[in-house]
Amino acid sequence: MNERARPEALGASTGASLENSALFMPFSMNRHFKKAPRLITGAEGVYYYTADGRKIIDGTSGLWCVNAGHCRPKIVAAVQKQVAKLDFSPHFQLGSPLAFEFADRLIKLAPKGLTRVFFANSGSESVDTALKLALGYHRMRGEGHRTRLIGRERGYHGVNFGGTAVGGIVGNRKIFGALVAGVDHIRHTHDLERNAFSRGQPKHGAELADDLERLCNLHDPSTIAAVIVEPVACSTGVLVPPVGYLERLREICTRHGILLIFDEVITAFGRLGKPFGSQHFGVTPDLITCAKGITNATVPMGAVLMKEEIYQAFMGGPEKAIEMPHGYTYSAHPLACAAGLATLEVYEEEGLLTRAAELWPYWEEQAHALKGLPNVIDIRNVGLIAAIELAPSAEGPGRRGLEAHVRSFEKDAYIRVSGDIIALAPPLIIQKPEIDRLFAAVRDVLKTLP
Ligand code: PXG
Ligand code: PLP
Repeated sequence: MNERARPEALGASTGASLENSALFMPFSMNRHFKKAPRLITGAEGVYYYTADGRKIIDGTSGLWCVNAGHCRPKIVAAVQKQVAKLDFSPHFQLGSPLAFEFADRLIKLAPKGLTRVFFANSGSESVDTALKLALGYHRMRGEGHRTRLIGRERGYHGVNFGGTAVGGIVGNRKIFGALVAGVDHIRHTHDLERNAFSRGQPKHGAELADDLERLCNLHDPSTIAAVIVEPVACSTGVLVPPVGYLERLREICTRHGILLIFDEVITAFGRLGKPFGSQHFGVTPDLITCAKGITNATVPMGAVLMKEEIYQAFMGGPEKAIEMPHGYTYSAHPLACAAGLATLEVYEEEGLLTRAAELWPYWEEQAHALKGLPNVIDIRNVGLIAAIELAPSAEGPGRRGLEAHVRSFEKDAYIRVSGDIIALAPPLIIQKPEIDRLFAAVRDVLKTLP
């Protein structure tokens, strides 16, 4: 066991009230949380340890990011070694060999045709980087009239301005004004009437991709730079693409010269049983954004993978000129590159990038066995992801979901909820008895929810 995660070794930083703490927590109910905090002080494998000595199963890989499980010794050691050797080096007009090595390793896993990588530090930064690359690409090729960006309703693309604008979650948009000009959205694919209790990709809804044609007719396709979608929209409650949908989106983009961006911040690194979700679905976008599992979340990092022609479009000018006026202080940070390289080794050694495909049938059975429990109106699954959608309670949307989250934690299971939808996506190292344990906790909670 990870010695520092032992309950008796944990600090005493937990007894005091947090009600007056200076911390403004992200995406949290600050006042509700601070009254009854759920504090994590250690982690190892598929478990968290709490200040009061409990062991909590991690049902959502943290925030869908700890794909190889927590505190993996190889990754921890790589970061420790790196921080003592080269803590930081600027990456503007300078570089560390690690960054080049990591880029080349990463691209070996990528769908065929995606050959170049730009590093960022999070999914949000990767998304804004990809949108700027798309705009720049068209401009470099003399198609600067392509300025529109298209997202999808219920999409989540992080929280920077570009990502918020193309995102389609109203609660994340409404208080932030006009966001970015020239953005529009296609319809989402969630359709409980036709597709409830689907296993894998739902049958109905490929035609929803044609909504992109509607926007092409409205704006003229020559004004559209890029379309960004998640292959599986996870944050909004796990919306699995209907059979044929992604293929149709690809076809429409190709026909109109629009770049297709797959936001794989969650679906990359084995979540669907292949290194990238694109490979599982057999549809290749022009750009891929990824983050999270890229370093097993040990050090923040994000990346944009792109086709060769996109990279080359930037390389046409004079050699002594900056090709992409964009980048972050911490792009290709040495600690992130070291963590990333060690993470890829762990994935490879343990076969984790394909393990979800092996666990899939068992996982699917356990998830769908919850059918019939009170308030369950849908169960859906893909790879090592499952969602259980609950009917909203009379108190209002989200209340039942919140209660499920809090009660699960009391039953030693950490689960994410989005409104009234429970989303499960454990670390890819999870064993079958632990899958049973996770679903048993969820089952117990569902039986007693008000
Ligand atoms: N794109 C996608 C598809 C994501 O899922 C981001 C971009 C932003 O990544 P960063 O690293 O900037 O957070 C994400 C992040 C949840 C949850 O519970 C999901 C995310 C983040 C936090 C919580 O569903 N996704
Ligand atoms: N704001 C100021 C004043 C800065 O100097 C910088 C970077 O130099 C930034 C923002 C951007 O920070 P980062 O590169 O970490 O995204």
